[in-house]
Amino acid sequence: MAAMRFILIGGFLGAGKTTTIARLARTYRDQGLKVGIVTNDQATDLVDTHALRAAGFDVGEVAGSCFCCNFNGLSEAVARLEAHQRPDVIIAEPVGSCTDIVATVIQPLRRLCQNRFEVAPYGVLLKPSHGRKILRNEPRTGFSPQAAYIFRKQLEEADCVIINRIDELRPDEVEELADLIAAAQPGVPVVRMSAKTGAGFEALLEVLDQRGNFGRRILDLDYDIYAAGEAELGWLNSSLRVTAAVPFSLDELSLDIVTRLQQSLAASDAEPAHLKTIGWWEGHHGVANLVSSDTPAVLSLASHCQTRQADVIVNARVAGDPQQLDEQVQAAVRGACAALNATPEFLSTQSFRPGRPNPTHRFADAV
Ligand SMILES: Nc1nc2c(ncn2[C@@H]2O[C@H](COP(=O)(O)OP(=O)(O)OP(=O)(O)O)[C@@H](O)[C@H]2O)c(=O)[nH]1
Ligand SMILES: [Mg+2]
Repeated sequence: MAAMRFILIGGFLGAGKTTTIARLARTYRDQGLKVGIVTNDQATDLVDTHALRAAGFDVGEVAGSCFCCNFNGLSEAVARLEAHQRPDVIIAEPVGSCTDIVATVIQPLRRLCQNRFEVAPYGVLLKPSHGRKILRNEPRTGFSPQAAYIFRKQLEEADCVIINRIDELRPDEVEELADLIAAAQPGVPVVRMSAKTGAGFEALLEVLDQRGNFGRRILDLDYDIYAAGEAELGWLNSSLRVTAAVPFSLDELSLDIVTRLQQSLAASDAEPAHLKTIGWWEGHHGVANLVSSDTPAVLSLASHCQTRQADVIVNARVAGDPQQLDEQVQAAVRGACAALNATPEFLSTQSFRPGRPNPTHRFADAV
């Protein structure tokens, strides 16, 4: 049996991994290939899983721990996809605050599942909004030096760095980012792309299509700094049901939740890494996002749904206290619902600081 192609797309929180994966999956599907996707998060109730499934993809998830710390969960998720319909291509999205993916995920895939997978070059997305500040060594990046350390380490283990969101950047801004990457990572191929518009996407496809000995850039990583960087983040996943006597706009609700949360985070000086909501009802779904304090909240997918009832998931990753984040999310949801004469019922909420990473496997030398 032919080996399954295994593609990992890494990058910081909100860099555009899910958007890139959806575009890759559409492209491969259009080529007649069977695609399986694996999402990942430290908690349950993932916006990404719902969004990709709603787009018609076969999606497995590892929820509650990252691929590195639950390598067996990744293997099981792949096995479930295989049992359903053996994919030709598997695309996996590691958690955006994780690094050391090469030593803890790619090398184990290559050593422990020999011949089962053919691992593609490891592409890591660069998020311009935070990346520019971090790579320029600006004093105020919104994140601590420890979180910035994770950001840099993510780029360091890449076989290819992908500058995303070029649709929003001037050519000189793209070139400045490319120069900053070249200074930090001499010799690493750089792709310039927009996952949203598809500009430059052919170059990414070409990189990912290369066969060879990739995923070998093992990091020299200080796990104390890594753990401190992750622990700085407030993490929240919440699911709720919203009801109203009169139909309301689901898109207005999703966007207003994110906008209110942006305002309240700005007031408490807590930098958002990524806020995302998905709202859905009866086959309609819409997604709203915010990826930094100095970019606007956007409705990235419109549901065009007017409804008296909807299910909503909020995922928030913020440089700040999780307890306070929980209160801020509740206030944003209640405010957005009240503005539409709707009532939220919170079904489940998890909010925490990610624990110290403790990988299932770690290979310090590359095969
Ligand atoms: N303008 C623009 N927006 C983009 C692009 N790629 C992604 N986005 C938007 O950026 C936001 C975050 O994208 P995601 O794909 O969810 O990012 P992610 O890396 O998967 O985020 P996490 O899973 O939370 O780490 C969404 O609003 C996307 O629509 C792009 O190339 N251009
Ligand atoms: Mg994602």
